[in-house]
Amino acid sequence: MVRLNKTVLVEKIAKSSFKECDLDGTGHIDAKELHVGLLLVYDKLNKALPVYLKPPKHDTVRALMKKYDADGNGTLDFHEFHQCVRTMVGLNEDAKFTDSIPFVIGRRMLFKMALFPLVAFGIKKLLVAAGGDGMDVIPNGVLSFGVEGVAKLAAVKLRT
Ligand SMILES: [Ca+2]
Repeated sequence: MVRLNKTVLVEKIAKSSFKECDLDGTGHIDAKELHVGLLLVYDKLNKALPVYLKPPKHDTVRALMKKYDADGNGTLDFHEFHQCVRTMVGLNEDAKFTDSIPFVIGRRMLFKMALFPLVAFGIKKLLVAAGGDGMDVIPNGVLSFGVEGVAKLAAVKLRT
């Protein structure tokens, strides 16, 4: 198996995404095309990740567009798009890492890892305090898993 260098891999992804975004095949993508492309990326990420990433709104996309449109012609060519993707995956040395998707994912994961065990611990303490003996044989991990399941159900209900 050929081990791909991260930079090369990102360039490959950027190339295929650019083709996917460039709906009319002009070699340049406009704000609407960029938005569609980003929604596709977020959809893929949300299917693959245990956390939900909120897809960007059109205003955010327009701001991104403005930032990476180096020659100011209102569209992104491949080079400009590639810089944008490199920032989003945290590979652009000229950009802040806090702008990247891995940072957002990391933050969400940390939040989740910190929050659910805490909630589970709280529930367990409450149950034990309420005289629910036997509850303390349930490992915190199992309880945390349960709390997460309930939270997911609640999220589904809220969305429908
Ligand atoms: Ca441009």
